[in-house]
Amino acid sequence: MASKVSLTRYLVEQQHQKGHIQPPLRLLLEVVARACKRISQAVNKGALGDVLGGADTENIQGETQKKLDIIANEVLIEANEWGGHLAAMASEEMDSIYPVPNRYPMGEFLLLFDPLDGSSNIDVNVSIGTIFSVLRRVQEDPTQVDPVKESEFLQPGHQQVAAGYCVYGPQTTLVLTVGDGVAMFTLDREQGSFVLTDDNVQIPADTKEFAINMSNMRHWDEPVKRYVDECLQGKEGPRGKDFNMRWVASMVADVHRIMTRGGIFMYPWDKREPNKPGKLRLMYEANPMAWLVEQAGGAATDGTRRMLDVPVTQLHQRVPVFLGSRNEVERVTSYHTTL
Ligand code: P6P
Repeated sequence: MASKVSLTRYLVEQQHQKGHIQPPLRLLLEVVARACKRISQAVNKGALGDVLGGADTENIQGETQKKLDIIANEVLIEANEWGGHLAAMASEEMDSIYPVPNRYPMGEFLLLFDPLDGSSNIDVNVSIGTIFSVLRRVQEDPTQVDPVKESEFLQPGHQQVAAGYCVYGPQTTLVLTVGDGVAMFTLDREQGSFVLTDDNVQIPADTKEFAINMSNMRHWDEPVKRYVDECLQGKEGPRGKDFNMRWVASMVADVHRIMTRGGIFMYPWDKREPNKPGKLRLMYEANPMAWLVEQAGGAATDGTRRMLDVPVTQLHQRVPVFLGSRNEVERVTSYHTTL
């Protein structure tokens, strides 16, 4: 039986063998992983802990917060603010950035997260998760420890130095990239540590499975209607094969399925709120997921552009999302760009 490789050992080996990450980033990722373990424990309490239900507050997105949204956010802030790896954090659950308090040492990284994605599923025991992205500070004069500005966060996705998610489902699984492929770690609850369970995640280029919220069909733009309609026509239609559909309404769960067996995930613009480019957020949902998918051989676009190249203008910017099996993403994207 091959010896279990812990997350720590994997990251140390990545550091020594590949030089892909240096100690400050490695230590940051270990802190984030420990925070995800604590969130997993809170999520697993369910009705036995005072963690379910609404918190009677709203976030900047105008969404009613769940108790676990706030708990998860607090866990990530408290775990990461004192270690000296970060200059600041940003969260779906916080209106503005959170600079590391002056009483703690300041580091070079910026951490962004959706602390608990899929909140609508919390009270019905369906998989949810944490999504995170790591950027490096952008400073005119790196020798100056000047206060972090929100503008430093507004970097395109190809600037990420690490990205990952932790899915709280039948297993608690951490999925991570530092730019050298994608690795998966499953939480060994007896040991209390994440153990490497896949060190080379690959998304099949083709699929027969699409994920989209079909109830919005009448609101979609023509290219999306065409793509989904062709899938629904099955063998008799232009695709010449039958398709299956999945929609968990937890991006982390849908993306994890795609990382594991392929598929395409779509959350397009629709005319319910025409002034919004999409529902999902670029900085702490679409960009980390897009990098993970690309690193696993898939593709991710906003319908017309590579997701990781989408210009960033706002911290809580929304974007249409098409990601997963490369050939399917390229097909639906081509429908947007074909006149
Ligand atoms: P809908 C969860 O609230 C989320 O942000 C994503 O995790 C998920 O993919 C999407 O929204 C679900 O949206 O409109 O189907 O409820």
